[in-house]
Amino acid sequence: MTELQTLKSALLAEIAAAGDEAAIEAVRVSALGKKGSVSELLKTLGSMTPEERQTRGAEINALKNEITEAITQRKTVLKDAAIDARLKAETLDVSLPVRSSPAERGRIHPISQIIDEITAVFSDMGFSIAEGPDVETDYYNFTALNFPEGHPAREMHDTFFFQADEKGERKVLRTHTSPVQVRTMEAQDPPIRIVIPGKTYRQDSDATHSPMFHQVEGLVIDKKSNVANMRWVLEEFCKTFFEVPSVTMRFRPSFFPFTEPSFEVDIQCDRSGPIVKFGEGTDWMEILGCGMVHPNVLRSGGLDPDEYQGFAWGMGLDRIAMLKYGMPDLRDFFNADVRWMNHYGFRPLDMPTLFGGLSQ
Ligand code: 2U9
Repeated sequence: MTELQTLKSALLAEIAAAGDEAAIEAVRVSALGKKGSVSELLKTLGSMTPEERQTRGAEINALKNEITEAITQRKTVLKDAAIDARLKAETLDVSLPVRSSPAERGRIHPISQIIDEITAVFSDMGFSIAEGPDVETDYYNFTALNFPEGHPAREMHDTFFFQADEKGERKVLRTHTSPVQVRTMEAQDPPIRIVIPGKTYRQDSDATHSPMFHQVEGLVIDKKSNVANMRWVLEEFCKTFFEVPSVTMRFRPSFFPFTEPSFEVDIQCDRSGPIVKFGEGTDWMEILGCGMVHPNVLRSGGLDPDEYQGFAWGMGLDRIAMLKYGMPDLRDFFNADVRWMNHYGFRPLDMPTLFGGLSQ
């Protein structure tokens, strides 16, 4: 066997053995690439005599053509095989039901939903949303809000206190979202119109109380906002939130250190059936507390009470969510039970809006 025949059989064997497109490309480079075995032979053509070129030259060219053809054919076979394998692996059974995506399976927690509903109503009235830290100083949680040092109201809130630090300062888990209003008054000039949704903490636990619960509070500060404006804002809120054309509200005198005068507010409802109905009936249900901001609290926020005035309100969300969506036990809210979430949770894309409806 001549040297050329030996090379040809070796290359044809390598071509036949190449199992995929990468392997056949490697054979092509080793034979026909710049420094490939066949290319090296072709380079010798230039130094041949015309006779040699006619015999050996022709043989080398024939070898190059045969190897090129064999590689092209093998490449086509391997490419077809790769496409077949891919088609088999990626078979799609269009008769199978569509699998729901995580975005469709997920549920919005009723507390998140109620926060979205309430903030949608107040945003529409021109309020901004404000937030602040859950771990607060005693000053922002109590002192700035007109709770005197040693006042029993500090204990009434069943506060979670942290260990005192080296300066003797005792941080607290905020017992209400009211510190955020003080921080906003310090940071921003009136007019102020904010709503503050958030987690709050008090040592209390039973079917209707949880040590971590949720509030939405609101604050309006300008030069002339009064009790009548407050009534209007709260009535408009209740109509939209409870999705009824009219509500009757009852403002009872009350006491909070941070407001004067202060009121507890009931809404007329019908509690005779399994679900509470709002806007009708002969029963009353307490839904929020409110009042005109106390002059001492305005001073804490850096405002002159002779120049500025305003009103504030606060409501506990967990109880209102229980009533609005008909949930019997508050503790279920925080049990992370997927079955409960599937039942009471809201679809992620059903965002509450005033034009689309709040709780759809
Ligand atoms: C500032 C000034 C005034 C916030 C207010 C209430 C009345 C109120 C309770 C309702 C149910 C809390 O969750 S609850 O127990 N809140 O009745 N909150 S006025 O007044 C403020 C807040 C901040 C600077």
